[in-house]
Amino acid sequence: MPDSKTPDFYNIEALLSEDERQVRDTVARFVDDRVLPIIAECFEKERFPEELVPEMAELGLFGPTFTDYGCAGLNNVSYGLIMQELERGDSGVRSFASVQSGLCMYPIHAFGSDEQKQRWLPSMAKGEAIGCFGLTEPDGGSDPGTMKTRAEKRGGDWVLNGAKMWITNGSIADVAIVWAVTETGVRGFLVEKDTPGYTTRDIAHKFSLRASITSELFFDNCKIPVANELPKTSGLGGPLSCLTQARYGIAWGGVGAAMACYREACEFAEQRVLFGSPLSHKQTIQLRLADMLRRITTGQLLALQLGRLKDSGDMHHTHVSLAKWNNVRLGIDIARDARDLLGAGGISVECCPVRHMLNLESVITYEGTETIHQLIVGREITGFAAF
Ligand code: TGC
Ligand code: FAD
Repeated sequence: MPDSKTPDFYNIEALLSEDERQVRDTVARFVDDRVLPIIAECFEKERFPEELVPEMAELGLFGPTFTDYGCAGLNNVSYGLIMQELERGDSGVRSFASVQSGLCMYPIHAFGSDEQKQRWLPSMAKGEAIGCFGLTEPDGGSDPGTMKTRAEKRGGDWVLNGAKMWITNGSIADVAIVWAVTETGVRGFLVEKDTPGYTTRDIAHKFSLRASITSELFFDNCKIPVANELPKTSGLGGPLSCLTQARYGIAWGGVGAAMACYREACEFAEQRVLFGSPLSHKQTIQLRLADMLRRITTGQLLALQLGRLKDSGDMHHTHVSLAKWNNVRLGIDIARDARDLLGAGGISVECCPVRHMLNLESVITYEGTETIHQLIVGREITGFAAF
């Protein structure tokens, strides 16, 4: 029985279609059988389990909502359930899929030429080509409008100079979607791995997302053919719309991480006998587990309704901000509390809460920090941008 259904206090199961349940259970089995047995070691050794990529592709986990280019054609609720299950395994594995689908395949699909789509989307769906997304720069990620990376037209090519920082999948990517300032505003470029002047360097010694590759990207007079410019986007709205896709998945993922921590806390509380009875019989332990369940249930319902809004075309990016903020916040709080509930053993990599807790320190920062999402919602309420 996959872990995917628990907890399900409000019978959310009944709100899913048969297809949605099937997708979730398939990914749940993959996570139970293939991710969980190796993830603690990957985390400890700072290794991304790249060997899982072909299997993830086989399951249709890359670009799953597209109906063309060999993609699975699933709805957005199914996509969310995939992200929930992957992050129940590890945020690093979910991150890989988020970047591949939401941050790389999405902009090529939405803003690319026919040639760019034909060249990249089928191979990305098969996991044969890997993408990364370069928006953040060393001088500050929250305000990408002030980016310094520049592209200038010289002769028939673009010439790219600058640097990107904290880029997931950077050094293993076959293609980087790089956002740069041009004379006519921000534009997106497909920078191929072997482009002269393009180099990457991995960021080591992370205490978070250790089973994920994070890199710096450097561009030193890189010649980018005009054919590698994304033709159908200009301005910051393009990259920000990609963030909406990835943030949507994270809103589901935060709940998945919380579900894993809650389960481990419940099991421990039943088994651990102290002062003559299991921990689960103590009032304050029950209060803590009840509070975890309350938060998970509200997060599950929020994610599901967000998905229904996305599927009906009624989702606004502010809805996503509220859900990313709420569900990553509940994930990190539950992970920290579950870590404490497990006592000293809770600091071991053998227990999932400490790994999720550390991972979620990245997740609460990337794709818009918690403060940025609060300010996005604040702007929606007041009409005043207080960034
Ligand atoms: P602003 O004036 O708000 O917007 C400019 C234009 O963009 C439109 N827009 C969006 N469109 C779609 N989705 C969104 N989320 C959008 N947000 C804004 C907006 O309507 C406007 O369009 P138009 O036609 O009127 O021009 O721009 P601003 O400069 O004031 O932006 C403010 C702010 C703070 C919200 C934005 O800069 C922001 O979101 N900052 C956070 C940056 C961020 O999240 N970076 C993430 C980098 S990628 C990453 O972290 C990957 S981790 C992946 C992983 O491993 O999982
Ligand atoms: P800053 O923007 O410098 O923010 C610092 C602090 O100031 C934060 O607490 C923030 O909330 C606060 N702050 C910012 N603005 C305001 C304000 N107006 N008012 C009040 N407080 C404010 N980026 C990519 O482009 N691609 C990737 O693939 C990618 N992967 C990542 C993977 C990892 C593991 C991590 C950790 C980050 C990744 N990022 C990626 C970068 C991420 O998007 C940025 O870290 C994030 O946007 C925040 O930027 P920053 O780290 O520069 O913090």
